[in-house]
Amino acid sequence: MRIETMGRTALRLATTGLALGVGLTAALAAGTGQPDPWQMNMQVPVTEVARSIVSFHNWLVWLITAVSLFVLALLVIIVVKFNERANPTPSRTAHHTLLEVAWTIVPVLILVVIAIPSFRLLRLQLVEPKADIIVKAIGHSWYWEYEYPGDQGGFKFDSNLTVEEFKDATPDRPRLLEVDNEVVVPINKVVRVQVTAADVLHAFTVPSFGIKVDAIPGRLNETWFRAEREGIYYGQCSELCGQRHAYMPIKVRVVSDQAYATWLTEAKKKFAQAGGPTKLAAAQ
Ligand SMILES: [Cu+2]
Repeated sequence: MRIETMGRTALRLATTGLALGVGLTAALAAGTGQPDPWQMNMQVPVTEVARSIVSFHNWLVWLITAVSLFVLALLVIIVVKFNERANPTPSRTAHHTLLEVAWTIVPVLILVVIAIPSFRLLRLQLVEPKADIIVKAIGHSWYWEYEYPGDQGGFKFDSNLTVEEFKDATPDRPRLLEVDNEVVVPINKVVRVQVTAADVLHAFTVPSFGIKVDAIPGRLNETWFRAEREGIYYGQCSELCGQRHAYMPIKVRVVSDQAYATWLTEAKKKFAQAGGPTKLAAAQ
């Protein structure tokens, strides 16, 4: 009787805790395309892939919470009910067929309900829709270089960190995230990102887009995103690449089609002067 009451109280406490946790997390997650102070959940998703990652993550949190509480309950029952004082003559049972079949099949079923959404998500990430634009990101020690191919204007530029110290940071220019030249892409367009590296391993990551792909010297990796909200989304190199690994952020600005066209025209001029492919052609 006492155990039952204890169990019920514990369950009620756990439920309250969980509800509080989820509410708090949702409130804290309402940020932008960058980490917020005291943020506990993932960054705001703005692509279908990122949303699917977040909901898969949430599903797993509920599942592991249920599994952990179940195991905890079993442990508590055993400790209380089967200690030497409460249960002086222990049972000598060594086998129980039904129980053994159950503790094999139930975990298998749990794995299946994890595997199905997991494979669905993998498919969404790996089967790329037809790309509207292609951007190539090249990791260098320690900055990113971007190339827009011929049909987008055929230019390339380097993107270097600008705000390294706390004293230089403002809300618009976050520390260790702000760069001199940002990547600009149109909203609601499939952007294929081709990723490689010039020297050592890096990784191209933008949490709000749900993308993370290794940048490997001599190999071309790719990923894709279709951003559904205008704004600025930051990411960071996510493969330990050396001394200034923490100082090579990624900044992507998602804009309207019109603003993208304007930016392309300006960028073509600006980066041609800075030494893009146009300059190389002229030199020959
Ligand atoms: Cu790196």
